Amino acid sequence: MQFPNYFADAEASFEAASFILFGVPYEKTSSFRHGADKAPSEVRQASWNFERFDLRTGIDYQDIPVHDYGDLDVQKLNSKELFTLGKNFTTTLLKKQKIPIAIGGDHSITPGIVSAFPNDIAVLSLDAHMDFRQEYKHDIYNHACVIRRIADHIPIKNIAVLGLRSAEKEEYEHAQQLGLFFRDAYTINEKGMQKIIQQTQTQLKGKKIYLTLDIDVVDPAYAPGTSTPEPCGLNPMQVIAIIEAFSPQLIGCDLVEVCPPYDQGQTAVLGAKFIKTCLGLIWKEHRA
Ligand SMILES: [Mn+2]
Repeated sequence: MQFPNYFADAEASFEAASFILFGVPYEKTSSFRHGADKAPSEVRQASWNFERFDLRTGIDYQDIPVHDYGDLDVQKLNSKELFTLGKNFTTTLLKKQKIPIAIGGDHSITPGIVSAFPNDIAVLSLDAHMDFRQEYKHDIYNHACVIRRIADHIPIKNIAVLGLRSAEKEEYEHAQQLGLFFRDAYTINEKGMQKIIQQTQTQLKGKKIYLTLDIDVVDPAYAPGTSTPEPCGLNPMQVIAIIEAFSPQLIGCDLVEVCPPYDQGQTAVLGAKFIKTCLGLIWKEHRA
């Protein structure tokens, strides 16, 4: 069955909306499996699965002013052009006091969006991968370089990466040398999510935060439909706990790396759930 081709309950006009949701169906830099460009439409379809009332927050999603802008025209762009388009589009939204909510696409969509924000913000990245390479396959905008490109724009101390469990030796050592704050999934498992959330809150204290949520941070048992699956990940409730803990500081977010050809629907529905959770919790703060 086909549901409307916009995100569920995103029925506000552009002018009236506080949140602008947009798809970035871009997939040129994926290194393993392909199909992340199909994610925006699949996540939108999956979003119609949910009830309008969220019992956790007491919010009725119909009351949140969200506009679904549709997809950006990115298919023919190279990765540098994508960066520029993401930056320019987000700049336009920020000038109009809109909160951007992006659905990728592969992770290469994020640095352009982040570059539109002032350079005193923080970025919280939930990702199985460190993504701290200076370049990958001769491309500095590759999805394996996301955190490195973000660190070109904001101070490295304003970046936190949670849930990783994959890096190459060189990028790992370099990240440590440069003082990147990260907590891997093994450490989260040992110390407990709440402890790690507290440490991350200390690191990002007082900062406005952009959240980039790579679905592969979640264990492939829950989210198999992703381009570079990595076992031993977080569970969905841990991700919800992170979003909840940082929601008072959030100023935008994206969901990336959902890969529908490798999904039986559960990854798209989980991605839609995370977006709804972000919308609900950010709105709760705004409204308060
Ligand atoms: Mn990743």
